[in-house]
This record gives sequence, structure tokens and C-alpha cells, in this order.
Amino acid sequence: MSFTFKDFPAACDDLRRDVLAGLAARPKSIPPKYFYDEAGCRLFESICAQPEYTLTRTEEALLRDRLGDIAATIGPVDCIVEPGAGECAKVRLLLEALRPPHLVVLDIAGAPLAAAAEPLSRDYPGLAVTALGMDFIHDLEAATPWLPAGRRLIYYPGSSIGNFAPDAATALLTRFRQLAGAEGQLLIGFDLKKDPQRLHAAYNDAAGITAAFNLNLLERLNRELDADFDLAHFRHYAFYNPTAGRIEMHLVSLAGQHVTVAGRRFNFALGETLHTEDSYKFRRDEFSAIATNAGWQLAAEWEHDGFAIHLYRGSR
Ligand code: AVI
Repeated sequence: MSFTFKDFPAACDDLRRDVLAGLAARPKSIPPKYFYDEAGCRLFESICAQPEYTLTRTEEALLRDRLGDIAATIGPVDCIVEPGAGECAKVRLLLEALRPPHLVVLDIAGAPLAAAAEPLSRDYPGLAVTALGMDFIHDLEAATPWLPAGRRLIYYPGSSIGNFAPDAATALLTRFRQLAGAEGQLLIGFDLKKDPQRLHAAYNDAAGITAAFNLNLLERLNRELDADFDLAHFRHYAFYNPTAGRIEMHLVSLAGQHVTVAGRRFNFALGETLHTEDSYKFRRDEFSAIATNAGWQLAAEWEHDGFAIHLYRGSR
């Protein structure tokens, strides 16, 4: 039916600002949202196909197997909103089961989002699709004018919520609550705590794809911020930290070295880390406590092989 695309102003200054601030901090860090340039998106797709990284396949199998029950519990919706929709592949199952009249997808990478979202308006007759190229972590509220009134379902799959520290996760879910409106619901997928060796293997795949994904961040900075990282002098290092309940991803300097980024010089000591990502894993009660603090009430839950999908409704 109809397709609308709106690209919000490019965020290249944000990349420069965030990277320079992160390299000046102790420990050095860079927000994981910057993994996802074109090559990073392709590498992430490939991670999802690795035998050790079962998260994506398990979630899809769970959604597919329980779709009838999930759709019946959700009930009729007027609009599905998917922040961070990327390839717009996951939402198809929900579109088939719920047949909403509107879909609004948001992603920081506007052009690939538009290319992925446009076919949906042809594949699902009667569906109006709106694609918003925006950094929803900053600008979520700017999406509000684009949402039709009525029963909104926020769909946030893939354990993307695990890439936020607990306070930031609560803040994001609170903003989802506001975006969803009075009759809003949230369908969210997250990775459960499990055997740490299995978690470790998922972020250290034998084919080295996660390592390439991590190192691609430096390649992006070389290209987009005129940096001179020597990739051979940094090592992908990921491990499960059971005290914090998270996978930590780092790029560890293999030598004492200087790097220039956007005209500024930074020193890396031998063994110093650049922290690139946290991926939190939850017990079901830990997660529902976060969502409850954000104004949501657990309505239903489904689990399979270390992965959970929760449905929440507004509690206030
Ligand atoms: C997108 N996100 C949920 C992935 C995760 O598992 O935290 C990103 C990822 N990083 C390394 N492998 C996958």
C-alpha cells in the first residue's frame, strides 16, 4: 500500500564527538551502536549464522513455534513500531499473524532501512509502512508524530536491550512506555543467563566473525575519522563476566602505540583495552524487574533454549 521514508539529519558529528570522548575516558570505550556501518551490518548477519551464536535462531524458532499463542495474547493492534529494525526480517512473522494496518520501523542506518522496509508495503496488502532513519537512542521522541493513534505494539527483539547497562535499559524502556501510549504493549526478546562456556563460545566463534566485527570498528574510524589504527596491533577479546552478568567485548592493544583520530593523538599502553560492547544476560525475574521499574507489567512470557520473549502492558 503506502510507503513513507524520512531520514533525520546525519549523525556524523555524533560519531566524532562520541569517539573522541570515549578515547579520552579511562578505560577507553566506544558505544556499540557504531559497529553498524555497511560492513558491520554484514558481519553481524554472518555472526547470526555462526553455529556458536544461537540467540537469533532460537528467538526466531520460539516466535515461529508460539506465534498463534503470542498473537492471540497480544490481540488486535493498529501499529507495530520496531526500533532498530535493520533488515526488517524479524517483523514479518508478526505482520503475518497480527495484520496491523501500520508498521513504523526505525534505524540509525536510514538508506538500508528504506531499502528493506519498502518491499513490506508490497508484500502485505493494506499495510502502510513508515521508515524513519534516526538514532532512536537519542531521538526516539521525534518518532511520535509519525505514529498513528490507537493500539501500538513496540517490538524490540534480538536481545538488543542487553547492549544497555541496567540503568540505561530502564531509561529506554521508560521511553518505549511513553511512545507506546495508553493502550501500548511491548514484545521484547532477551538472552537468558546460561552456561558461561556456551556464552563465551557465542562471542568467540571459531570462524573469527565476531573478531572481525569488533575490529571493523577500527576500520570504520580509519575511514570516517581519518584515523590510523593498525588492526594487526589490536586483539578481539570477549569473555563472560558472571559478577556483572554480561559478555564484555574489548579490543586489547598488543603493543605500546600512538593512534591519531580526527587530528587528535591517543596513547595505548601495552595491554590497554578499548571496551567496545557489553551484552547483558538476564534471569527472567531480573528482566521483569527492569521492565516494571520502567512502567510495564508482565502479561505473558515464552522461553526456549536459553532465550525469552516477554509481553508487557502499561502499568501506569
Ligand atoms: C545486537 N546484539 C544483541 C548482539 C549481542 O549479542 O549483544 C551484538 C553482538 N555482538 C557480538 N556478537 C553479537
